[in-house]
Formats: sequence, C-alpha cells, structure tokens
Amino acid sequence: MGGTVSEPQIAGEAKPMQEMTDGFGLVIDALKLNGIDTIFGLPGIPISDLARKAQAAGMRVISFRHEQNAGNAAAIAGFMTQKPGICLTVSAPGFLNGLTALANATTNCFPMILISGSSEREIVDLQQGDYEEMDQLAIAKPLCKAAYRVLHAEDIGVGIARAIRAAVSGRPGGVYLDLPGKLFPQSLDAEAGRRSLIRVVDPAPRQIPAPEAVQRALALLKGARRPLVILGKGAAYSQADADIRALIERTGIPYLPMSMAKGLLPDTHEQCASAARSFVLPEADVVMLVGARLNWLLSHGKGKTWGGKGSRDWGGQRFIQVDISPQEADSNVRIDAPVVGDVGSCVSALLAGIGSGWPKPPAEWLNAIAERKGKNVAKMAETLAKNPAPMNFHSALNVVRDVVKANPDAILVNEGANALDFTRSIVDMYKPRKRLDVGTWGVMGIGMGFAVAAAVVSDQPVIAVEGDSAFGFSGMEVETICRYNLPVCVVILNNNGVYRGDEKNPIGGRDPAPMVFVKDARYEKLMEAFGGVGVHATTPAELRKAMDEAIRSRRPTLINAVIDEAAGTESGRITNLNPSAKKK
Ligand SMILES: Cc1ncc(C[n+]2csc(CCOP(=O)(O)OP(=O)(O)O)c2C)c(N)n1
Ligand SMILES: [Mg+2]
Repeated sequence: MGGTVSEPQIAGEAKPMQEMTDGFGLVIDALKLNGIDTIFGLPGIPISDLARKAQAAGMRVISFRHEQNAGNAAAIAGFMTQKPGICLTVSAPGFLNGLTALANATTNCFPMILISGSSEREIVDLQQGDYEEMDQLAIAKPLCKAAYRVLHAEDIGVGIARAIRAAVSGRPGGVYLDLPGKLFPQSLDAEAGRRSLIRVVDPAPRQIPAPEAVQRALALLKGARRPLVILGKGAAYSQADADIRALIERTGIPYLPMSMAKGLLPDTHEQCASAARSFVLPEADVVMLVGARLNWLLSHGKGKTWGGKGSRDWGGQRFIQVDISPQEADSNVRIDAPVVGDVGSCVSALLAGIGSGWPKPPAEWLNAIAERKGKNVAKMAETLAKNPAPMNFHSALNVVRDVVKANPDAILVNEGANALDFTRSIVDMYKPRKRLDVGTWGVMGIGMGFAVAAAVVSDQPVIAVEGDSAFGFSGMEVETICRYNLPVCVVILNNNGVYRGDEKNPIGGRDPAPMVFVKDARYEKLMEAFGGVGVHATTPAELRKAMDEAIRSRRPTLINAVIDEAAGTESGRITNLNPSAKKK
C-alpha cells in the first residue's frame, strides 16, 4: 500500500507493532486500486501532502498554474480514456476555479471527478469564518452529475467508488468529491483500511437496447430515400470505432461528423458529407443521430437549417436517435425511433439487424451530395491555394491541414472564434478522438489544459490551434508544458483581437476598442521565458518549418502566426447568435 505509515509500538503494550494507514493513504490506494494513475491539480492546504504522497506512491501528479486548466485537463483525460479524470484543488477559491471545468465536463458528458479539500465542517456550518470557508458541496451540486462528502477515513473507499460509478456510468459527467481537511490525518488500522476499499466492478455497465427499438429504427432507415447519419462526440467517446465505421460503410449512408467526432472515419471518406452540410440537413428525410444531441449546434433540429419554413418550424425529417439517456429523445423535435443504450451496444445491435444485404441509398441522393461536395471542395482548394500577405486564416490553416495529414496520430486542440470555425472546416482529421475543442458551450479556456492532458495521456504530439484571445485564458500553462517537457506545439492565429483586431474606439478616446489587444504582441516570448521554443511566423513557409520542427523534436513550441487583423468575422460562424450584430 503506497500510503501506509507505521506507528511505533507503545511501551508495555503486548500487541505487536500495528501497521497503520490514514486518509491520505486511503485516497491514494482507492484511486490506484481502480486503475487511476494520474492526478491533475494545484496543491495547497489541505491537499499538499496528498499530491506529494500520490507522487511518492507512483502516480503521475501534474501540477498546473490555475485550477480551471487542471480541471479541463482532467475532463478531457476522461473523454480520451473512459476513466474519470481527477482534478485536485484546495478549498473555496481553488474549488471555485475548478468548478467551471466541472460544469463544462458535465455539459459535455466527460467523466471527471473534482476532489477538493475543504475547511472544518463545524466552523463552516456555523459560518464562523474559517480559513477558506465555503459550503462547497452545496455549491457544486447543481453544476455536476453527483456530489459526495466523506467525513470518516473508513468511508473513503465507498466515497471514491461512488464517485467513479457516477462519473462513468450511464451518461458520463462531472462528479464532486468533498474531502474536509480533518479527514486526511485520521488514522486507521492498515488491514481495516485495505478491507474498506472497493475495486469497482463494471463501472460503466453496457446498456443493451431493446430489440424492438432496434427493429423500429431499422424499419425507418430502410424506407428512407435520403438518409443521413450524424455522429456526435458520444460516438467518439464510445470507442466503438470499428463498428461505427462498419455501420456507415455497410449501409452506404452519407454522414456528418460533429466537431469532436471528426476522424471517427477519415474526413476524406467518400461518404463524409461535411462539405455539403447545408444541403444534406434540409434535404434528408431520415436522420439517424448517433451520440449527438439536437442542441444549438444542430439548430435544435428545426428552422431553416433543416428546411423548416420559419426559424421555429420543423423540417420534414424523421429522426432515429441513438443515445444512452432515455430522457434525450423529444428534447427539441419528435424522435420517431429512439434507441436507448450505450453507443457501442446500439451500433452492434443495428449492425446485426442490417446483415450484409442492405440496399445502398438511392443513387440520386448520393449523386446530388457528391456534386455539392465537389463544387465546395474545389472552391475551398482555390481559396487555400492563395498566398496573401499578411497571412489569413486560410493560408495559415492550409499549413496546419498538411501537417495534420502528415501526422495523423497528432492530437489537435482548438479554440477561438474564427480560429475555431476555420480550423474545423479546413483541417481534416483521420483518426478517432484526435480533435478536442470547445464542445457544447463553445467555452474559451480549454486550450492548454486539454493540450497538457492530451500529451500526458497519449504521449502523441499535440498541436493546439488557438485564437489569440482564446489562448489568453490558459496561456500561463506554457510553463506547465515546459516543466513537464510535453510535446505540445501551440499555434496562435494572432489577429490582434477577439474576432478581428482592427476595431477603433468609436469616440476616439484614449482607451482601445473593447475587442482588440496590443498590436503585434510577441506571444512566442512567453514560451521562450520558460525554456521552450518560440517562433514568429509571418508566412506559410515559416509556419510549416516551425511546425515540422516542433513535431520532429517534440520540444514545447509556441508559434505566433501573424494573421491579417481584418481577416475575421464577428463571432466567426455564429454571428446570428449575437444580439447586437443582428440589429445591424
Ligand atoms: C469563457 C468564455 N468567455 C468568453 C467567451 C466569448 N468568446 C467567444 S470566442 C472569443 C474569443 C475569440 O477571439 P480569438 O480567440 O482571438 O479568435 P478569432 O476569432 O480572433 O480567431 C470569446 C472571448 C467564451 N466563448 N467563453
Ligand atoms: Mg483573435
């Protein structure tokens, strides 16, 4: 046991020297017993010794500069591994800093456990003003899937077991585990401690769909004239990669990957309809959602995007929805064939029902899509071939696209507005779970936390394509990247501001406009400050050279790619969601 301590025998006592353990040791042993080998966190009172002892017990302890980044790291580690990512924070302010990541994880269905130390219950509950006093459990509850507190060392095993089950079973999500400072030094006979721990059996049980639900779905799919499959990040999470590919290929149905489902099949696959998205959504008659929700990212399944007459009108589609949550169906429009179960079990049941003789969709539909795709791909190729000075998003991302193509195992982290939207549409992904981004909320700040975790979990090179604003939310973690010597190449698409950098103060006052930053900021020097490689790139050739070198050397690298400050658009692709922009 990593964390056991020995207590000296008391003089005159007859019993042999008793091996003892304590709260610190039990937390570490419980995590290790469940195959959790990494903690992302930021230590301090009361969890400093927990971090030290975890490292001494052979766990990887990755310390960050801000808890939100540690939390984002834990969340994406959970997405990548199907094991809950652990984020460890101190009380009140540290806990609150981690809470945004916990809420974001829950929204995105990433399994993570936020473990926070907390202050003395007796003082907190009487509000007597303890050091970092806060009723953390109450605050965490509405923002996560489950929240628990452990008061006695002998309950640590149960607490960790419950947290693990809550995080990964059913629809995964964020879990809060409150460990008051007084818990850690509580000592316990080591043997009793060992017996109190639980190795969780089957933490995420398969959920097999009902045969009649599968039949209903297949009957609907079979009658379709213009079928479409939409793959969401739930499909990517399931790791049922081979079956998902078989489902697409054996049915011959065109598919659209949501952002983090890109690469489940290579984006260059002939059935990929991404380049004809605005054609296939309104035209499809039967749509099968696989681990994708009909939220804002899919215009709630209605409106003009889906061929509805007005913004709230339903189109004519009929929907099949494969989802682990029985509550998901009918959230926005009618779901004609819900298939409830884990994506892997559902897809394998669908495949069994499909057999080998499934008729391909009508050629008319496939040809119409191919035609749109061809036109749009040609148009894009033309734009990408241009070489303007200064660089724009297209000419810079054309380089990233080539580098990712040459390094399909590299993981791409991506955030920003234009920096996000252009990267998503220009950079093809070739393998599952290689694209990690802002997810359901479109949240800024995931960049460096995701990059650190991706490198730690996979040991593959990581390319983080960042808007200059987006980068600022987690930029201090370049020190973390250097400290752990991680193979992360940050590419900042630097257009001097949020969306663009050419706005002026409307009344000509001394303050700059609210959406712009210091012009020509030298972000690369931040990486140099900590011993990494900084590059100022003003041409595609310079960018290519620096990226190739970063991937070859695996050295922490930050490339400041200078982009035309007038190249972006307001809110990137979601200008329509911005109330003030709408008035214009
Ligand atoms: C936590 C959070 N705060 C604020 C925003 C609003 N927001 C959306 S995109 C963005 C930054 C866009 O600028 P940049 O990253 O430089 O990308 P660009 O469009 O300039 O390429 C901001 C602040 C957000 N999405 N999340
Ligand atoms: Mg910008």
